[in-house]
Amino acid sequence: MLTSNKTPIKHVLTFALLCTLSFPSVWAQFFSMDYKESAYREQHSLNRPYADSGHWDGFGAAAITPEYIRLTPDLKSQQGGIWNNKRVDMRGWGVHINFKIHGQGSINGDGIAFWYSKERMMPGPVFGSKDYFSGLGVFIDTFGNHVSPSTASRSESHRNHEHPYISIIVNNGSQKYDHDHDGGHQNLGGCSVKVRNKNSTQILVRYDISMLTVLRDVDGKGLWDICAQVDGIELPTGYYFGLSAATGDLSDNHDIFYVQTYEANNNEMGVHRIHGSRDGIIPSARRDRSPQDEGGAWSVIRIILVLGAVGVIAACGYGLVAITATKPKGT
Ligand SMILES: *[C@@H]1O[C@H](CO)[C@@H](O)[C@H](O)[C@H]1NC(C)=O
Ligand SMILES: *[C@@H]1O[C@H](CO)[C@@H](O)[C@H](O)[C@H]1NC(C)=O
Ligand SMILES: [Ca+2]
Repeated sequence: MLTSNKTPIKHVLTFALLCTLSFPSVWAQFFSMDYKESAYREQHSLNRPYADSGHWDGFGAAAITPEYIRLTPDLKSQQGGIWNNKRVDMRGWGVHINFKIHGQGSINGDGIAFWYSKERMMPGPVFGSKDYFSGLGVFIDTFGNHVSPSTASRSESHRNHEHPYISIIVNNGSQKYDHDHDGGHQNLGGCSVKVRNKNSTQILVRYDISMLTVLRDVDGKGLWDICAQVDGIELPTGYYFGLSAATGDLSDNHDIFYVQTYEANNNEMGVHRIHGSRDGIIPSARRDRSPQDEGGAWSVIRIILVLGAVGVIAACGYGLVAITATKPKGT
């Protein structure tokens, strides 16, 4: 307890430390920055000046400007993308993508896809890339097809998401993307993200042998939270990272500012290494559980963190007041 004969400075420091720990940026670092700088992989990253990066190739409408790479302009029926041309030999990785989706009007489409897939540079109908893909797709889907009148009658069984919506899909090359239902039952998880017309937005896609986590920082201010986490996803090494986007009757500018890739720095790695190569694994997702949407356990944890933080701030404020009030008399 606080007494006037203890040195106030000690308490001030303690409270300052507790206060610091309660700030969201600390949690943001916990979620997003647990990669060492040494784990940065330049050959899978994309930074300005883009023209100097030989590790990426563009297709379709994709255009380089000094400030960003525009996958599609805000015009109808465009498709564009960029693909990393270096095979990914990491078993675990984190890809941090900073982007901006913006345009005229209030109904827009279709969105941006992040890919970790076998084939690269193949234009097609899934956010600008080929259907029947092999690998992982994380779709930032800005238009809700399943709520449009043409498909409304078929969508009763499908829970409505608020769009823009991030969805996670794994395909072994055999499945057609369920475009009319925005992935429908193929979605392994996801969350709503109000990404349009922000200065920038970021997501972090992390794969750590079986566990896929998508984090979001919708306002690009370093405040991250978990969008979705899905266990039981098997992906091989040897695939490629890519980004693509498409517009249809509705459009948007789909701009990428940078992509920063880190090798996951987990202790499990050594254990898995002795089981040999992950080359040649067929992409799969365990389907023995219902899709995990935004909310659930993580929301509970977040609420606890927020309540904890509020408590600490209150205690901190009270403590400082108490310390000030109990300063030794006569000073
Ligand atoms: C590919 O996925 C489908 C649907 O999940 C599954 O039925 C099929 O067995 C898988 N094929 C292989 C070769 O794993
Ligand atoms: C975008 O950034 C500018 C200046 O950096 C700021 O004034 C503006 O409020 C920001 N807009 C949004 C939507 O965050
Ligand atoms: Ca859609």
